[in-house]
Amino acid sequence: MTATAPSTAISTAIRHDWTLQEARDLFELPFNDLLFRAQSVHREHFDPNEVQVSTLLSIKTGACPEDCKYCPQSGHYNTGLEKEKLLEIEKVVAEAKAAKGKGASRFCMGAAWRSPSKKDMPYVLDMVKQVKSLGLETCMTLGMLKENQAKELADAGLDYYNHNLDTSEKFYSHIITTRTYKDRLDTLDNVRKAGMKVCCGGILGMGEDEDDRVGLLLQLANLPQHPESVPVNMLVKVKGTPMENVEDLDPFDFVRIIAVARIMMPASHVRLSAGRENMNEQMQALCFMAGANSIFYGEKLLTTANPEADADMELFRRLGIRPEQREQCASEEQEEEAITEAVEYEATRHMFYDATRESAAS
Ligand code: SAM
Ligand code: DTB
Ligand code: SF4
Repeated sequence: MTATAPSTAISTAIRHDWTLQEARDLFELPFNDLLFRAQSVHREHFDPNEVQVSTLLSIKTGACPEDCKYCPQSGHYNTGLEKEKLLEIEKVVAEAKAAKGKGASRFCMGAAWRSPSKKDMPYVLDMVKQVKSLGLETCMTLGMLKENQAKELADAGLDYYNHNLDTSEKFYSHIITTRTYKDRLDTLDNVRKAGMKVCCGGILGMGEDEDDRVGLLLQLANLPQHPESVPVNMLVKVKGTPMENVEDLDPFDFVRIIAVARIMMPASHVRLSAGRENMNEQMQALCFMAGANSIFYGEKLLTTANPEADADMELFRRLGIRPEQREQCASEEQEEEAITEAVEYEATRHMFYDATRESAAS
């Protein structure tokens, strides 16, 4: 029997005029055809064996005035979360140093705010400057931004701003009532105008239908410029939120969305984001095959668990994946090399004889 090639020619061009029908058609492709196309597009734009690693830190936790139904930090639900004020700068810098030492190239700081207040801005700007001076890329997610706030963050050197659309415009009002889809698009616009890179994605598994999933990707892919980073989160069901008992998502549908995101936004980093604690290694490998090339790295997301750093490095080793190095100036190269060595050592140390353990055991 002769093999059949996927029906449509594989285009790797960057487009901003996707139609709902085209997105649906991609999602409906047989799984192997879809993954083949996504992997082909991926290879045109990226090294297929590199994955970017970012570490998250919650710099202000809980008591958020917004009512996002998925979120453990919303003040509207009782999730038993311990609230925390804005973290001291020294603590943030220490966490950033530790993340860098473990091999992260980007440090993402998140705050449970509707938007940053005037009083908090100077602290946040200082955090950006100090974390950046460690040689890390910086990312923040602080809620809605006005034009002048975006400009202040950009001037402080913030590389990325994360602000998610979360779902389709149609499904949005089922999830959040305290701010609109338009508010979110306005913030993304302000971030772009200020010259920062955009990190924008959404959450799957909130009870949305297939059209909501492709609808979210359509919104992202038809923005005037694609987000440089597209986090695809699988809902982490947290007890006390209205979504604690939502039906599980079919894992293959999650992989399909990663693949469709890769095809529609060929040059963006697609992040296999929250929810990896509930994915086995095989599913994560399928997501990498489908074009995911970024992860959150470190045992905590903002408030919920993420796989252990060692386990991720071990998975990378088994799959032959290397952590992507950030763009850097020559003076930082040596330091970066030392980190790569440390990461490699961490991933392989079980293979070596540990004299201290032997003597402790005897
Ligand atoms: N308060 C800011 C905001 O909403 O823009 C920043 C922090 S907020 C926690 C950042 C993102 O985390 C949300 O937009 C949402 O996409 C994601 N998120 C929050 N809770 C989640 C959950 N339980 N599962 C998956 N993703 C979640
Ligand atoms: C994103 O899209 N996912 C991250 C990050 N951006 C800020 C947050 C995931 C949060 C998961 C729930 C928690 O740990 O609180
Ligand atoms: Fe607040 Fe952000 Fe959570 Fe919404 S997602 S409740 S805005 S912390």
